[in-house]
Amino acid sequence: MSEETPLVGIIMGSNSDWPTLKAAAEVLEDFGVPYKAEVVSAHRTPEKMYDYAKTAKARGLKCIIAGAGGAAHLPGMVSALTTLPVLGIPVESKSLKGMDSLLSIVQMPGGIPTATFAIGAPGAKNAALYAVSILATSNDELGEKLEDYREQLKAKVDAMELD
Ligand code: RP5
Repeated sequence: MSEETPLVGIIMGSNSDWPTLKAAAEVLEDFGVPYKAEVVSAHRTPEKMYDYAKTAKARGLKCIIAGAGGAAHLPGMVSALTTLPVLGIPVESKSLKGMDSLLSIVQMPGGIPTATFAIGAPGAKNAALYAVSILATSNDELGEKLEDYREQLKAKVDAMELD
């Protein structure tokens, strides 16, 4: 994490979610986007979640990546408390493999949108890329980095060979 004012907040319900959410942090680091990652639990620290979401915009955040597992109400509750874009990551759970997390996040009733990404690290990675896309709408340098990133993906596929 850089010393600059964070533009993206990464929050998760437990430090056991960090191995998943780390994939988002790594992308933001690669793109040079300042972020801050912390544990905020909707049901174990509801007051902290409230304060976090209510002050997010004033603190300079442009979007929030929120990951949780099981009855994953953190992204939806944070969405309810801020108009910043909230990007939800369903963390894989032991009993239901993250289907519970996915459905908890994706099935928001109309009116309070919460973007929902794939279960696990691929979702966290894509959420961070999506956050970069959001920031790139007003930052040409980030837009160019995104174009380069896509070119690199393309070059890797073009170079693929089969036995
Ligand atoms: C959720 O419960 C967290 O987001 C985590 O995915 C899950 C399990 O939490 P721990 O028991 O590992 O703290 O709140």
